[in-house]
Amino acid sequence: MIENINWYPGHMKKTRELIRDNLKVVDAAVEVIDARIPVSSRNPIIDELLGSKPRIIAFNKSDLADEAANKAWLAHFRAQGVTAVMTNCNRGDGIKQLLAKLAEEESRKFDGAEHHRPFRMMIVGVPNVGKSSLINRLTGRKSTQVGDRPGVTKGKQWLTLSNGMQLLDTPGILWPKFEDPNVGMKLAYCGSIKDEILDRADLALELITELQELYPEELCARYKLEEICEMPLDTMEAIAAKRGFLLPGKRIDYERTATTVLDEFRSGTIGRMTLEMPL
Ligand SMILES: Nc1nc2c(ncn2[C@@H]2O[C@H](COP(=O)(O)OP(=O)(O)O)[C@@H](O)[C@H]2O)c(=O)[nH]1
Ligand SMILES: [Mg+2]
Repeated sequence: MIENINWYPGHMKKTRELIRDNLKVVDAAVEVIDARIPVSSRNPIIDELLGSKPRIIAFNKSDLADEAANKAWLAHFRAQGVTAVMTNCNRGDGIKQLLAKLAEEESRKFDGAEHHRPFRMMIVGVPNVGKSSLINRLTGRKSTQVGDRPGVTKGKQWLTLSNGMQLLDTPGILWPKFEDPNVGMKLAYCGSIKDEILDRADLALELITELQELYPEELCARYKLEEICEMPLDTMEAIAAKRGFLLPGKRIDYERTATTVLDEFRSGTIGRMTLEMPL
């Protein structure tokens, strides 16, 4: 269903065991989340798995998220004593800060003294948040294998960073929280769940419902709407009319409208948007 991974219960158990195994041999974990959906792109199991192990949260795709929201989220985590950094793995923004935070964890771990084994870490997160991109950024590699396959790695492979730290080459892939349909929708808006398994028109209509609540001005500006309609379906039809997405007989081409709105949301073309704020 997600990146062709079947998250059936047996698989979840296996994944959990694999991550737990890997965690035993690292000194810290970097949890990658999608800055547009910091709640829905986390899996609570990670807290249980990490226990007291140091963790740094990377708010990735921060370039696509609302800047004010990014600030609010950072403050929120800082207030809880959780280390978090904003990253953009497409451009490399925030990587230096992340490395600096890791260096702090390293000196805490070894009491700032000289040590004879490298500081080791791993990357964890749900599909599509940018784990592979982050590994590439940290190692300076051009590309790491696409298509993550939890459970098939034989032995542990370590990548050495220029600062001497070691990074496990396979990220720990967590399953999203399927139980809550709202979470599923948000993951789908952000592209973590493949469109093919969903009704794209329904999905876009739900997204429009959210956006006209949270970002009405950006929505109007992007699609040159005079105002937001009360009913999201009317907004969707107004977008179709503005763009000329019509079928013979002047029927609305919902599919094309949906694809456009979803694509433009995902690429940040409508604007930088965050769908979940700290409580
Ligand atoms: N805009 C933006 N896109 C990103 C960023 N990081 C990764 N991506 C894109 O998100 C998609 C998923 O990235 P990937 O590293 O494969 O995610 P993974 O499934 O967690 O390993 C790719 O198309 C990346 O180019 C980021 O910081 N900003
Ligand atoms: Mg990957």
